[in-house]
Amino acid sequence: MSARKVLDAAVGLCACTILGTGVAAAQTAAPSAKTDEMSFLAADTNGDGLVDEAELAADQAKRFKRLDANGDGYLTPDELDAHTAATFAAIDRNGDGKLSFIEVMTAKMNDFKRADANGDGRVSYEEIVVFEGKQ
Ligand SMILES: [Ca+2]
Ligand SMILES: [Ca+2]
Ligand SMILES: [Ca+2]
Repeated sequence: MSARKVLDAAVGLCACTILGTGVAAAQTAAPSAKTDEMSFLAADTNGDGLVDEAELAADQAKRFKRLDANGDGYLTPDELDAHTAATFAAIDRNGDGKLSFIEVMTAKMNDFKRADANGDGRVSYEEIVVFEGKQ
């Protein structure tokens, strides 16, 4: 398995998504490894080769804003392309049919912590690849 799935899905649709280039990409398109790496590099704003929690949060905030087409602060199914009902429901903790940023970040942080193999609070591209391979 490639790191593609990890990096594609913007909303942490399953345990295999930490960083994302767009919700739609995971199932419909196949971005190149270069795209994956670009997405990682974009999140790594201080360029130390690792994505920490603050960088993840900042990156997710940008993605969230981009996906939230009507700007109401929630992501709804019509604003997301490639989610499945099951994964959407898993992230939508309070079951109101929309995803708040907190709900998205909670899912992201779960993945982040699981991918952070050495527990230093930062995730390298290699850790993401390994994490994905275990899924
Ligand atoms: Ca960094
Ligand atoms: Ca919205
Ligand atoms: Ca919700």
